[in-house]
Amino acid sequence: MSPADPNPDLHPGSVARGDWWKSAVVYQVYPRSFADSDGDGVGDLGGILDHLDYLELLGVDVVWLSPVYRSPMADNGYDISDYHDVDPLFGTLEQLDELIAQLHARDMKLVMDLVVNHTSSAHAWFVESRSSTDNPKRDWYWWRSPRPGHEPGSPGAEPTNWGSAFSGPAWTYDSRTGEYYLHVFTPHQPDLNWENPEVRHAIYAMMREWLDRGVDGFRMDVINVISKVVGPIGADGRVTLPDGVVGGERDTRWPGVVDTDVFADTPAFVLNGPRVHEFLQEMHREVFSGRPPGLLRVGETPGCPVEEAVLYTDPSRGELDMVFQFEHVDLDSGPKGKWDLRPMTMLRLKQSFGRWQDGLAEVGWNSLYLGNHDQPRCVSRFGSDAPEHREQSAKALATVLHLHRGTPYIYQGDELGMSNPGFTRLEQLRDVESLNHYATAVARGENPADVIRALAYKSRDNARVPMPWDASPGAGFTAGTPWLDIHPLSSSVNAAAQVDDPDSVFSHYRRLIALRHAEPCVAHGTFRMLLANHEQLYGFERSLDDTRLLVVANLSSAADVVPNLTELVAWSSAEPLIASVPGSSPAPTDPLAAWESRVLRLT
Ligand code: TEU
Repeated sequence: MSPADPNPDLHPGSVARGDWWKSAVVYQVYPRSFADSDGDGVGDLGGILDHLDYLELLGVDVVWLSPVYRSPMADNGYDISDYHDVDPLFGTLEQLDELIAQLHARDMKLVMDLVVNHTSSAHAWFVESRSSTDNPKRDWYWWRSPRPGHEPGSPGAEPTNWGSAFSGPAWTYDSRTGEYYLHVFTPHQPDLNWENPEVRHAIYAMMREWLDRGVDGFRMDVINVISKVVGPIGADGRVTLPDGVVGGERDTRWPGVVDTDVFADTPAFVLNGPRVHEFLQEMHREVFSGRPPGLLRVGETPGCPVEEAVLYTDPSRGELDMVFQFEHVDLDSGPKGKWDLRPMTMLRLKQSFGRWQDGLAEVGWNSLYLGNHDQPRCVSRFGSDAPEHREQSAKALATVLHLHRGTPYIYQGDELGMSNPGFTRLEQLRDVESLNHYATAVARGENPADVIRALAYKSRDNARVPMPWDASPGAGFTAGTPWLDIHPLSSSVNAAAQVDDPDSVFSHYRRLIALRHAEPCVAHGTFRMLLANHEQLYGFERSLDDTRLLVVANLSSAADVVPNLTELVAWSSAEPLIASVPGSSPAPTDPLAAWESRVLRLT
């Protein structure tokens, strides 16, 4: 490797080894909110093509593109009606080919979103499946008879008492054939029946087509939901699905909403199910093996404990490269779930991340994220969006995240330090999860103002507000009317204001990404937590051969926090690599200002 080599792990050698992604940084584009090139108020592929210089300047290696397939958009594209085409709202297949080519020309990769736990109810497979009980595709989805003794279609007649992740029952009655179909998400997202080998092989064929088209891997939506707990074959010749206990404890691993007063705890029946590893190994054989190594497979796995993540990501098992676990994004949820708000504490975040670092230290790999299109903005949640702290806390969070062992994911706008926009009215929201929750909670008698407050903190729309490119009224996002209001801070917090400013959040992200590329210890070093019980400071050490890195961050708004000397004294001669306070050259044991972070190297 030459000293000028920007990313040694992206060399042909490591691509051949297949684990180039250990030193890569992934950037998530949520196309609807990224950039609108045709003035209809919705982001599109043309908008992404217009901003590739920006991504190249940032230095990211991979773009993960949230779904652009044909879709009725009941869940903004996570309800796919045609896996083989681009929705006209986003552009054309030719533009997607152009995006693949342009990214490759810039040494970047494209990872597509793969949503195969469910399709849209408008997908041709489901249209066929629902047409009659003896249609050849009937068994491609989960159709079941109403509960005996109940009026079909009435509450309580559902085949099982499972709740959906987006409010209401997980079953919808279809009067045409007198049966219910299962949907863990909205009724517009019927679950595919992975028990049926025809379903699995149709999906694998579709995946092979995308790889043949040139994409570099997949982010697999709720991939640990594909295998359901099934009982013995019932009188109708189909496997039975069991009832759960109503009124029990919520399974805290499930980040979605399940009203356990009315429904059984669904996650127990759908998360990390009995055949999920078998299915993923089959997918590996059918789709990935026999191709050049290095295609990225990242699974989205809500409710995945670290022991299970080891199984998913152990390279010798041939399943996934890494998973998105949800433990840290559930730390501010109470016993009643996502909308039952609890304060997020730094200590619990540190304990959670620390456990995952230890759990995947020997086998497997972490994906590192603080936000995505389903989560509120990380600055507002784990940092501080008070005007005096927003930028510094954005930098501190990024420093801590990017220096962990694992592959960091940047959600669009986090590199600008975007905060939650401060929703105050239901009319400002569009997301199906938020709207359903409001309707159900208010109908249940909750105070509407309290429901709005919870939505303002946790609604998925917080992250879906358009990307601010400049200070113009449409934020450079659109020349038309944006589908979701422009962020109130867009006139000051925007890309144009930050790309050339060496002290900006954007420039800080650039330095972190460049460090990962240049310093093998960031990707490959071991991890050791320091200051484990400190309530303000997050500190850890990375170590590879003769290189040791020290990361210390004050993840609090308290000023002048002094690190514990005994743990850090060995670091007194360390060289500062990245400091979040402009122009500073801190020693490891200097007091840290509010949200100050530093990275030092000892060689
Ligand atoms: O998310 C899965 C998932 O667990 C989310 O539903 C999450 O629980 C919720 O946003 C938090 O309340 C994936 C996609 O990322 C999400 O956008 C989709 O809505 C969902 O699957 C269904 O496809």
